[in-house]
Amino acid sequence: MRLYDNAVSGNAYKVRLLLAMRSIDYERIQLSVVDRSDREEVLGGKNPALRIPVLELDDGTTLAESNAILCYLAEGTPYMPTDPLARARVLQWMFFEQYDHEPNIAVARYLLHYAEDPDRELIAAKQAGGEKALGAMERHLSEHDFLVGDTCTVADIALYGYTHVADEAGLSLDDYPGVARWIERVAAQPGHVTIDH
Ligand SMILES: N[C@@H](CCC(=O)N[C@@H](CS)C(=O)NCC(=O)O)C(=O)O
Repeated sequence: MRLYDNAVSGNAYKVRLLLAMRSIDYERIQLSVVDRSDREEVLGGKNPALRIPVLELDDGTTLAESNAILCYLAEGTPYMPTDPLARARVLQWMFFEQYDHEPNIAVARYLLHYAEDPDRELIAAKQAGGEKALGAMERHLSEHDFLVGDTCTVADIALYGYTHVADEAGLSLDDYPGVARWIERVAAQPGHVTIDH
């Protein structure tokens, strides 16, 4: 397999994390998230949205969207339940991640660290949205070890991607002790690798 990747992208890291947890070997092709001038050339025909991550299978077929890639890689493993309601709850958290969480925390992190002359009002708005998303996670994780059921699923991997670097978005987890404990739990999973591995 080949992963079109970026070393600091939390979306790409989610995929690298599950590949590591599943001990799957793959080749990494690094693309910049700042200079996007080669996107059409490299990702044209692979992802219509021209974004990373993109997973290319050994037969050349490609799959984009971090959470879709996680679902594909998790099928038939303990990271994706078989029970229909549990599977739907995994998707519930993954849709939450893409609507409420990533567009706030990932964007605040990007603006703070990688954007030239970032819009301070936009950063503050994204941070406020990030606090709301962390609050939703805290409501659940103050009473549960994992997001769905009693074990780590791709819901946890998807949310871990940017939650564990929330400090880089200017967000403290001090007010979210259930989230902070859950981060340690996910980091203790077999095969876990850090974002900069
Ligand atoms: N919803 C997509 C988001 C992917 C995404 O935003 N990728 C960023 C890097 S984290 C990217 O390629 N940005 C460059 C661009 O949008 O041109 C996913 O979950 O995979």
